[in-house]
Amino acid sequence: MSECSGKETSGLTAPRILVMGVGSSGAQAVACMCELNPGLNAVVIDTDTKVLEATTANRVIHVGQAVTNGFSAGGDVELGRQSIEKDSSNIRTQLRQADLLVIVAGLGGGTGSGAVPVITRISREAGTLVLCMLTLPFAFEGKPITRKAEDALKRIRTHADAIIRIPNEMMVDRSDVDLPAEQVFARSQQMMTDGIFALWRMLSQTGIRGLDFACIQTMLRNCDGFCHYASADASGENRGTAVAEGILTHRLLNGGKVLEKAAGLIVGLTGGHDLMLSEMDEVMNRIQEKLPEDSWVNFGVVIDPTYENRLSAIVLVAEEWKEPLLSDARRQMGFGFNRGQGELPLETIGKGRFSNLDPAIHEGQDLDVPAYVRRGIKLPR
Ligand SMILES: Nc1nc2c(ncn2[C@@H]2O[C@H](COP(=O)(O)OP(=O)(O)OP(=O)(O)O)[C@@H](O)[C@H]2O)c(=O)[nH]1
Ligand SMILES: [Mg+2]
Repeated sequence: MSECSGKETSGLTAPRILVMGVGSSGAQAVACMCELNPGLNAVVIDTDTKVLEATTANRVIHVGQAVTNGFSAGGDVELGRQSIEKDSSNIRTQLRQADLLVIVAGLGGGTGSGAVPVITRISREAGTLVLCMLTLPFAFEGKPITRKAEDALKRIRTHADAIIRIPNEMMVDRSDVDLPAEQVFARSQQMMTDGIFALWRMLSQTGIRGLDFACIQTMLRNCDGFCHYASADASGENRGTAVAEGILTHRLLNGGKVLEKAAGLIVGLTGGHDLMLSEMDEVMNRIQEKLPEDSWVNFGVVIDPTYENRLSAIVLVAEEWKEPLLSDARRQMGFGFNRGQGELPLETIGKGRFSNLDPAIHEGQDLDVPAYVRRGIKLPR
């Protein structure tokens, strides 16, 4: 197993994380996170006046008023795209304050599915690392909505450094017929909140073995587009065992199966001053036992005095690990953080005055959509 050297974060400037909730469900999820942690650097973005008037988030960007008249995009992805393009300068301004952008959205509607691909493109142009946490629709929402989400996902993949997919279907135990709908939504909300807080804690608090931003960068840039995450929390005497079990059986890791083919992994542990070496050992060993031998592994430990008698873990897992790209090599050689001069800004633009023409469909594929988008190919930075 290889390991990137962990650095003490003490004395270093914490990386600036911006959490952005896009579309109505993304905006709602991020507003809840802000209520739980008012210190979170967050902004919510939507087309829908009603949603933004009701939000408890402090920073709000109302996009596309000229396009949707203050209503939602009504499931129309093109309206969502146009809405954000019109306010793209506002997005660029937000990104000036961020080293890592975390986008939270539900795919399947118009605003989130239309706007997130544009925001990831802008973020890449600005040289900001971008991680997306995206829910995918329930099967009962129907095929057209599922297709809309899949299409958006392909577009997002071309520019995002990493995407964590949270399929709403995975939040449900089909054997549990009496599960209230509200509880299912609350479950995915809770998972996203736990993940973002754990990441934030790992990057912003001093650790006895901190995870530095460079390690997160290595992970996100090498995961070849998609990654998985899971978190577990336990208190009491057997918290090490309970946390290890929680990770190894987590539904977002397909009951632990994702670990068996993990190419890269980051583990972040948080405990109180009573955190024991044996607890760290147990969690790390039980996870490492599941991994292939040559996985890239790194871990961090944060001591938080409010975690007395408690232990929490987050894992970020990459299934694939891509070879270093030319642009990565160039960056490592000190040629700057932003995109290379020779790279073309490949933009997904609208059809303009041709938008009313019938699409050129061949074998079910819209040939007006660039091949790299149709195939969901991640563009090198
Ligand atoms: N997990 C979870 N998913 C949700 C929730 N609300 C909506 N979704 C999912 O998110 C998808 C997009 O919904 P919205 O976020 O409401 O859509 P939007 O991006 O605002 O798009 P428009 O309303 O058409 O402008 C839906 O298809 C659902 O699958 C929620 O509260 N929790
Ligand atoms: Mg909406």
